[in-house]
Amino acid sequence: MEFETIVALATPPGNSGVAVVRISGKKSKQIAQKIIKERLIFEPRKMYLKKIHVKNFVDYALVVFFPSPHSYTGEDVVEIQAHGGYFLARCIIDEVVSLGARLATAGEFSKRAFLNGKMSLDQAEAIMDIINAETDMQAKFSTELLQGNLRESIENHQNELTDILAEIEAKLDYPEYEFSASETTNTLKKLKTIETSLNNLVADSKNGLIIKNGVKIAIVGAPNVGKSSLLNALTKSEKAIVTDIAGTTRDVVEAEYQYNGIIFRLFDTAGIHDSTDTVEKIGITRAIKTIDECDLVLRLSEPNAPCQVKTKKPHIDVINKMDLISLFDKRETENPQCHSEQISTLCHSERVKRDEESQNPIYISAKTGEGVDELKQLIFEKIITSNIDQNKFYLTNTRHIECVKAATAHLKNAIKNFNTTTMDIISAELKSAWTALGEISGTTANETIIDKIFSKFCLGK
Ligand SMILES: Nc1nc2c(ncn2[C@@H]2O[C@H](COP(=O)(O)OP(=O)(O)O)[C@@H](O)[C@H]2O)c(=O)[nH]1
Ligand SMILES: [Mg+2]
Repeated sequence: MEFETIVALATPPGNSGVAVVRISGKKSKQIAQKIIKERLIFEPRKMYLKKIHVKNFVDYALVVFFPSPHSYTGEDVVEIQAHGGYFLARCIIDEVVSLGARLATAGEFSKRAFLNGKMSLDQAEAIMDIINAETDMQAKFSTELLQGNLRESIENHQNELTDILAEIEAKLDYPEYEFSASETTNTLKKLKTIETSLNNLVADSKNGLIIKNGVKIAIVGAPNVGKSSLLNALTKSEKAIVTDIAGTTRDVVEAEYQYNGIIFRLFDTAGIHDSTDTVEKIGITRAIKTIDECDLVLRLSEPNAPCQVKTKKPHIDVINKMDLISLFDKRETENPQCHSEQISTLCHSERVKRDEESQNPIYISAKTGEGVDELKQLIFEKIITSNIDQNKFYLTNTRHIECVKAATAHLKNAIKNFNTTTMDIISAELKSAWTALGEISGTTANETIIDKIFSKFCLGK
């Protein structure tokens, strides 16, 4: 397949130490020769320090040539490493375009790499995940995806299906040879083993998605209970404005923290209560919407004033301002030793008042930080219900999960109807399962899927 020569900035736009301009396609070497004004025989993958001639000025840059097929895209590729700076990079790109290339679209280099057989679709997605990784766990699972762990196990299942399909097709060609009882048992056993393995992949993907996407948490409660203070305490920041004026937080404030390799995205919301203030009312509507979109809700309240916000979402009841109770205790008692005992008595009376579904609240002080680490652990345990095994492989990509689910559905049909329907219907189901699995690596993916995936990539990748 031959494509036009394309060019893009591979480094982020803006001022930097180095800017890398990447050119891919048949004309890339010839364009590079024109820019350095020399018919240089480029040795593969060797850096040359050369004068580059762009517009009406001359600068120095490093130029390297990767001949096809040993390049990222599989085509002839030239990379020009110039002085960082938006203007210079722009001028080089304009020059390359005037010499016969065109600007690349987002992800076009990677798309070419896929179309030229340099990488599979899941590997291309893994590269994007590595670029976007913010935690060591995200990076770990993305690099494993890139190394082909998923593809290997999926291809094994495809090969197993191919063997079973070959047996079925043979029987279809010779109708006089029917499946014997033992052959049926054997084939069904093989199909069920594949189904179980795929089901396990989907079940475990819950953790995979948490690792990749993080967890969204809404902090809700009445005005002034300390929602903004809690966001700041959990994220060790001053992101949200804290005052004793009710209605300070109007829009949703976002901040995040990492705990055990997982990203927790917090959404501090306007205090939910009956308000007549127009702006505050909009904030309250947004708070309610935020609850809908979150994975977990922290229902925050002060001691002896339970949170009135109801939710069916997974939630944790958090009682804030426990330092005030400590102060009260200290004033009231001669003996500070009684202090923790009295807190637990107060906490107990508080607990009895609360309704059934919101038992076991956690007691904290966003002001002193007391109980905040325990809250982080509690949030983690509420979300991660099964252990994350670092040695295991998790599906982290929704597209891959959907492909596995589709394959499992076809397998399930084949298994259910194996003894009651014709073999050509079973064969069609198994072929569909095979095709669904092939979409992960891209061997059976159609152009729309491929275009959709690469359009999410950044320019120059
Ligand atoms: N004593 C005490 N005061 C707190 C605590 N958390 C918040 N506050 C105070 O309560 C007031 C309201 O806090 P803020 O975080 O703005 O509440 P929000 O309206 O729920 O966001 C401020 O004066 C905070 O300093 C706490 O744990 N202890
Ligand atoms: Mg607030």
